[in-house]
Amino acid sequence: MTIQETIYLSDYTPFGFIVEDVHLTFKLAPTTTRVISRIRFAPNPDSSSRDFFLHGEGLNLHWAKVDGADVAPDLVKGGLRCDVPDTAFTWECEVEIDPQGNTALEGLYMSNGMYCTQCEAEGFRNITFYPDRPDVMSVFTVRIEGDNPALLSNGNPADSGEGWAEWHDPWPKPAYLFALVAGDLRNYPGSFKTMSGRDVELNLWVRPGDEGKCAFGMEALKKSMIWDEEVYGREYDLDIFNIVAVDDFNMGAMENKGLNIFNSAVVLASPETSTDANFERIEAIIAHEYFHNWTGNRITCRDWFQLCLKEGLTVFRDQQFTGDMRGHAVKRINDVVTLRSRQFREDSGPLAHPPRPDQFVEINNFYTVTVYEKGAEVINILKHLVGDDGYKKALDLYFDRHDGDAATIEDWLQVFEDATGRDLTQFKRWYTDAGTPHVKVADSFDNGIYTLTFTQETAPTPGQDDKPARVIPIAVGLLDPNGNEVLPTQILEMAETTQSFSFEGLSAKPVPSILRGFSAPVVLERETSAEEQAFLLAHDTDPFNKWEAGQALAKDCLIAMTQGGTPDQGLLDGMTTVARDHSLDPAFRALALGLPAQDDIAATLAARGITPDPDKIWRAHQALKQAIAQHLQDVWPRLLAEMATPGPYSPDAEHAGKRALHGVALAYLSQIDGGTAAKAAYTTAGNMTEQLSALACLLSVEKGTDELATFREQWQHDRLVMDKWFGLQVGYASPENCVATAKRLSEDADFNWKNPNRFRAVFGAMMMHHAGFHQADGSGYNLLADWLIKLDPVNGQISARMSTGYETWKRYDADRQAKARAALKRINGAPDLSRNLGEMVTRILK
Ligand code: 0A1
Ligand code: ZN
Repeated sequence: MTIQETIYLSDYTPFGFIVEDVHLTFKLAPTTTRVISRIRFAPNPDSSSRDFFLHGEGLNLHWAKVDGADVAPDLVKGGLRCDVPDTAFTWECEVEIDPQGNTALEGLYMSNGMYCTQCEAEGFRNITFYPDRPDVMSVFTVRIEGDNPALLSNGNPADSGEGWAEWHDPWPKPAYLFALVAGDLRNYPGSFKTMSGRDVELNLWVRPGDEGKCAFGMEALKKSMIWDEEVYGREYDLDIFNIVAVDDFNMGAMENKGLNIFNSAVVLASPETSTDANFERIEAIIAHEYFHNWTGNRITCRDWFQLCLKEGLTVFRDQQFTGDMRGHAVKRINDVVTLRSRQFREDSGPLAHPPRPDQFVEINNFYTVTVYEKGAEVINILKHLVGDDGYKKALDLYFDRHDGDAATIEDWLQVFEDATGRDLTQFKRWYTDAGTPHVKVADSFDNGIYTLTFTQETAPTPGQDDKPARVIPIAVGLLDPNGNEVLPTQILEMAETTQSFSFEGLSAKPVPSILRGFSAPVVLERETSAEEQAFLLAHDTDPFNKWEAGQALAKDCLIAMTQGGTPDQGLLDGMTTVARDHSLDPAFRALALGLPAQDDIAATLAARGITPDPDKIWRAHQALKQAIAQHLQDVWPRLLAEMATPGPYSPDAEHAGKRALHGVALAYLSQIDGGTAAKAAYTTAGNMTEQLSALACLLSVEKGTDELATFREQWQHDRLVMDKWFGLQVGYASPENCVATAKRLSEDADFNWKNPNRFRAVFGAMMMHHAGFHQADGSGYNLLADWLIKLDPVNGQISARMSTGYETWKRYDADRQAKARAALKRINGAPDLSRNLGEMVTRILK
């Protein structure tokens, strides 16, 4: 095992030089691309260091010059050092790299014959020698020489001719925002007039044959551009904005200046091949990357510890955008579902870290739900504390003060303090402390005075034993026993470990609705009766808490059922009422009829000191689904009829909501009709949402063999649809068949394991199949280990990400733990483990 070098936030020092400008020439060739750089450096007046160290990895250096004279730099681990003058000078060098051999998809690589880059976080050092750190910003001019029809880089086109093109980006940027794309690509064009009247050329670049999947993405881009002008006053700042779709990509997408690069799965869309969920996700990610132009690019991060400065804020902005486009209530519920199932899980296990970590081994391991989603939640807390006006003032000041900067969380907080006058010392703990606070609630009613008493506690997390109290905005409303709201939503600011709040002048003991809209990312613990939850499900005026009440009921019921209990009548009746309530948005009804995830049940049991049994949880889930299906058997056919969406497909929220409820009704009905209705629905499906939902229903009742075969025949040519075909079979397998199915599919001729989307389709689905992955015989743990060991030398980023499948291993019984530990140890013992996977396994094992 190699020793892992840890990087600390406290060690930050500025680079000794500033970079005045950068000229790069790329002579493209699949295995022998040459990169010639000419960079003007000058001593940095803010630094006393004159250590000229340039990062560089896997580069074949041909020559180097300083001020035109040949030099022989010292090639050292991770880069080079060279003696340089103590005044301004020009550095030049030529390196050779092998894009074809780059399977890690970091730096310059090839995907289906197309050249493509990914430089965040530290990929630029795989392209040429450079101070590859986000606080070194400069103006880039790029010349690309290659016989490819499309030759693209950042900024504005400067000049071009047969076999070459030049680009100039006038905005200083860090190297992680550099991008280059070259290939046989087709552009889907568009245009946009900015608020000050400038014309911007828009393009979506895709492989020939994918032009028909661009229209939605282009519209989403225009909507994002308008929204950022209207809501944040942010205007686009170049003459052109390019988006490229690429099939081999480690993440979702990347915000390179003026040249966003997207995983084709999150930009290409058509009704025949994409589900409603795909459309919504595409719109959100296009917005996210576009919004980065201001929150990330114009204002970037000083160092990678500050990653949530750009990511938390940009996620927060894309969540606001999607809420504005498609409805806030449903968006909030969906965001909280993700937060709880992924971030709470991370925050309560061995990988827990603060939104702003203070140490890391491999930064790529910190592109996490905590940095992104909790980073956004922390901004939501802040907005509750300073109010909408305070937030707006602070954001205006942030853009004003820090445009062109590489900033820190301290800068961000200072802006809020200056704009609102509020002291944010205690609030800052949300950035520096890991772990999810648990908030216990007690109440009393006496003489017309109702009192709520809250107590907060956060369990220790790795490296942080002490958890001082945080400031928590708790949104509360009160209902009278008839279900009328007697106190509209108020924000209670909890700042102490234990704190009480009283409400006077009430004629009867009210029913409290606490943490409305999920006003802070905490676990609320309150001993309530099933009756009270059913009452809130029926009467709460806050849509989030209405949904939450149903989920809490379902969760308690599932937990009771794992211990031999039976389905709760109040839950069944409550669900019936919601399903039939035409005043409720179908999308909301679809969510309210869903059950808490099995992993969530396991987490709740573990938090209560009970060892979860995945098989029992699975059986409880099945039994409750059956009971609901039966109890509402008259409702399903009616919903199927009411929620039909005849006519041309539209991905808008209204139609998507109807299809979602239609899908839920079909899923429950399949539990009692053995799949008859789903079989019919599969045959008549007019779009991918309907086709996939019908197929999933069939698989969940162990039918659908013929449909799987015809689906494959129909979609063999479409790699994105085939990802769904792979994923669905694993995700909907029974627990006993899940691992065997993943194994069988991994032997399929179309299982291209070096493609991250295909790998995730199979093994991501396996990891997320709670009872399947955690089979008592350890087969899930072992199969994942086999594949992570195989993948790691090819793509260490993906192997590391997928190792999070094991992060909950300590929740389970001794036998499962022993099997998981053995699998983890086997991974850890693999020769030449990547730094990525090595760090993850070490942390998970601790
Ligand atoms: N900044 C991008 C995400 C991203 C991060 C790292 C990558 O490679 C390691 C790629 C993309 C975003 O937030 O969208
Ligand atoms: Zn981002």
